[in-house]
Amino acid sequence: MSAPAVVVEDPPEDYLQEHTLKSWLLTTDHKRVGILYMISVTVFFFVGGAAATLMRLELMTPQGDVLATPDAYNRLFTMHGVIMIFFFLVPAIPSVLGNFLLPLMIGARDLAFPKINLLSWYVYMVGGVMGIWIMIFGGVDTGWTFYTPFSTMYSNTMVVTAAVAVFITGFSSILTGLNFIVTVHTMRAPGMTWFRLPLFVWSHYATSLIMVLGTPVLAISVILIALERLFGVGIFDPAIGGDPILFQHLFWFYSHPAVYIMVLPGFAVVSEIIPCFARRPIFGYKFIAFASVAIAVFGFLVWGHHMFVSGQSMYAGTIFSILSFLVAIPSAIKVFNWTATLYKGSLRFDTPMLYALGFIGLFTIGGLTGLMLASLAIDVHVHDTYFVVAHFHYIMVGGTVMAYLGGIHFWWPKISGRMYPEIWGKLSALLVFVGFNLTFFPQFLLGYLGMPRRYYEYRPEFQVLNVMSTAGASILAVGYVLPLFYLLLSLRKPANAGPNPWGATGLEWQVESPPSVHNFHEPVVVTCEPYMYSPEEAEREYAHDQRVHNA
Ligand code: HEM
Ligand SMILES: [Cu+2]
Repeated sequence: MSAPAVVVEDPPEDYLQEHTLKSWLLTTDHKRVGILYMISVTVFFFVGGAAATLMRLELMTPQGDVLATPDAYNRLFTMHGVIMIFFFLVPAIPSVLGNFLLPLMIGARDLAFPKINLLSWYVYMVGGVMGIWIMIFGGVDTGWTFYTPFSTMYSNTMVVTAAVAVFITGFSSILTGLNFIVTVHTMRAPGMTWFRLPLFVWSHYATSLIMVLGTPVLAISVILIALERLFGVGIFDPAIGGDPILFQHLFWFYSHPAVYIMVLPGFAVVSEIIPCFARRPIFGYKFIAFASVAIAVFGFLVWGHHMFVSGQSMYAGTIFSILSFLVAIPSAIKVFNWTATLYKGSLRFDTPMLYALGFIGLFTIGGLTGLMLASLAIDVHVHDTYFVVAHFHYIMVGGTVMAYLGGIHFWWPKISGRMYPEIWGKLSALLVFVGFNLTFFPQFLLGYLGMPRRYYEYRPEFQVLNVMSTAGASILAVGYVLPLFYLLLSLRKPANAGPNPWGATGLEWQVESPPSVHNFHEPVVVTCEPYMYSPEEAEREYAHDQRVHNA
């Protein structure tokens, strides 16, 4: 078949057009760096997922029989946790979607420091490759929290290498945060005032504050672990004048805010999807914007709720408990505002919307059980049980991963220029939602009944719930693998998405898909508020949408 001999008048070059490996590895285009991250975090997600699969297989029966030793299980959950947190959750939304979208959304040509952006990907890859290296050559068995004295005095696994890997990866996070903050301050198009910023940008701004202020504390904590192990410097070991609880303070001073590094970007995505598929301006724009910043600030005050049973004073425990309740307020504000946006909206249930609605439901369950854990007395009962495991998976997987997938589907037409098959998208969203609940809801019950976390065997009466959980994980796995296939397959078609397949507001939808190398052809001037959706246009847009999907 010969190609039709029609030559379009010199189309502007899109950012995907150059194909050499060098053009990718040396790129300073924020969109390409976003793609580099997308490929990397996907690989890490599936590596971490493989570890989860093995763990769930082990936990299908009460006695340890799948893995050779309990040690192997310890290494498995540690690598699962380390990879999922540091190499997937923390970078996923900011580095993939944030990198791609932030400049487009504020009408800029790129981030403020394009080369530093590329550098942060390389730094991340160095840490990530070390992580894989550790997995192959022996592993770590401390859990992702690296608690002393086990990590410093007893563990004989590759703790130092892991500490260095996490330290290095931290720099990537700091560089990204710095880049975003400077970009939002200096690169906004004329007319793009602070209160015209999309909420996606506000959330990423708040995330970046935590990245810049919190990550150094984590970096210092893990380096101290390495120093203590190597040279016995006596920071954490009481025998030489140290304090093991100090490590928990340092660690959670980062790692509690870090849960907001993971979930604020999720809020960012949901705040874009909800108004678009409800065809309504977002309710309470300023509240949502300020709630992001409030979460970033208050998130630094509640680390002690991870330490209720560490021996801190009753007063400290009480204060951390109360503060933890306060930090729930801004999160609740967001949920209420999204719900209010949905109320009386003309809802369209396309794939991104299904993911966003799933996010709201699962995040709410995660948040409410978080309040239970923040209640000192309940936490003493369920501490280190599967209740906690269920809670954090609801937040991190039900929240962040759902939002990430929703965002990938929402902006895939922009990123790739292609529509994906909607029916497969819906199926994957459904499988993820059902599989997720079947996997993790039984764990609330297990934890309440007293099954401890991080054990590779358990008492026989816990088996039924564990089998449910493993069955759910199989469904969940299918839901996660599906998008990989249909999204990649969609790349074989010619670009068919058009600039704005969802009829969305926002500057990123005004450029072609995929965008040209320089994003905008003329200087951008912003003249209106974000989210100017009107219900009347809903019908029209919906008809248009159907045409795109049936094409
Ligand atoms: C895909 C389905 C998943 C399954 C079946 C699963 C399963 C598990 C299991 C069995 C544990 C061990 C719990 C314990 O004994 O404490 C665990 C721990 C953990 N999971 Fe997952 N997980 C999944 C996905 C994820 C994802 C996507 C993330 C983050 C993005 C994540 C983050 C963690 C963390 C941080 C831990 C704690 C590890 C530690 O204690 O050191 N998991 N998971
Ligand atoms: Cu916390």
